[in-house]
Amino acid sequence: MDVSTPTTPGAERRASELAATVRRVVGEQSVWDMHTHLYPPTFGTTLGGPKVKSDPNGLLLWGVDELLTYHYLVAEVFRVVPATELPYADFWKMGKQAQADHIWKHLFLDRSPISEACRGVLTTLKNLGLDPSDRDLKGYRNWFAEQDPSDHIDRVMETAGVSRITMTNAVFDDNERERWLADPKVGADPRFAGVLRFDPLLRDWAGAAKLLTEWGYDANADLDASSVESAQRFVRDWIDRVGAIYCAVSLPPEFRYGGADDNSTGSRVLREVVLPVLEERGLPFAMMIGSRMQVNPSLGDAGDMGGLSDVVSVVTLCREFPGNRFFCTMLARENQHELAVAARKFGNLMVFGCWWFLNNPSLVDEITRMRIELLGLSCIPQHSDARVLDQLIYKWDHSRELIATVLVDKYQDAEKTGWRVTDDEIRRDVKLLFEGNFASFLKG
Ligand code: RAT
Ligand code: ZN
Repeated sequence: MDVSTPTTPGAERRASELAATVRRVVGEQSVWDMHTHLYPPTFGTTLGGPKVKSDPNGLLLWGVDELLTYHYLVAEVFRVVPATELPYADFWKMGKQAQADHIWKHLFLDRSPISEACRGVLTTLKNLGLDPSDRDLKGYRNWFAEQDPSDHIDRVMETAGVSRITMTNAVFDDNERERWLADPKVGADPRFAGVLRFDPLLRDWAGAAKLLTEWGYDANADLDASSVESAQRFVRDWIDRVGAIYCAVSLPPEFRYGGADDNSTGSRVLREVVLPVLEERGLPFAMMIGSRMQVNPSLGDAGDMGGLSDVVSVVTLCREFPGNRFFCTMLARENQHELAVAARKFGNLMVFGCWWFLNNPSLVDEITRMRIELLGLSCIPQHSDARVLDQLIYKWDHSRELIATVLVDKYQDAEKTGWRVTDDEIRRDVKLLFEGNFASFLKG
């Protein structure tokens, strides 16, 4: 018998009720967003408000000009107005509004805004109550100019259904580091959680050692015993300063961890500095693997791309460090299946998110489906990676729709056997995906 389609009116009714319930529950479930590049207004904001002065180097980005100049859209505009017509340097010299005007004209008016990043701007405006059919960039600007940044955070979180925002606190970024040193309470906003991010420790130990030494943590390129101790002290001090709930790095496609005999400097930093401190503090380590930095440096943040990474290195880490917990996401589509299979082997590995170039509907659908088929409910399907506050709205709106579609199919498949899921069970499952798995993995 073909069990692929409901055969009776009763079964059809149940299938459509189930779909409606899943969509409603997914729409209502709040999210703890585990990876963003967002900050509270205490870190300064490029767009001030009636009560808040703007800070050109501020870290909180919000408003329509930041939405339009998102680096995903900068890359797209240089495809249609190439650097031979508008040299990179000239684009970067333009003010933020002029850049936004340029992107609006070429990606929204001269051709239709149907890429995922363009569509995201439209969803965001619409869900904030601004009408995309107006095509009124000036009107949108005026609306944002009237908002207070802190109140706007509340509005965006409410609209996006986000209960907590996880920051990325890049300790090697001077602008950010100095703000923490100047004001120990700078990160104290309860809407935000801190994450210590230290890519240079693993990507460029020699360079990191020089900086650590300047900052009072004597270290040398050879990573001798006293450098290990200094680097451990540095990581501990900054975990405390940031109140980190986990630590994180982005790693290149070439990242390899070859096991206990691998004495490359990066592997030693991982084995001797990072993992022991994280185990001692009971904090997970997030590895975002596959970013090939600055293949076109003229594009700035838009100049990075991705590449195929090595899942076996992650497997080796999970096996050799059972006392550590690892979050992992990879940038190449081709790595996703092997990574999900790896997570079946290790309870200390939590796969998360459809990262960066994978955060497109066709790929989110494919990856989420595959993960749920292999891992059931034991994964974290998405994070936003928002760099502009308002992006929380579209990133979660689009992801919720896709995750709900996958769940509807999977529950319907289960129900074709006669199994029934209750509304409470659906709520329980959806909470795990959007909040619970992250919270439990943090606790260990
Ligand atoms: O997605 C992005 O915006 C990237 O530029 C990176 O921020 C990436 O997500 C990262 O955290 O390194
Ligand atoms: Zn990111």
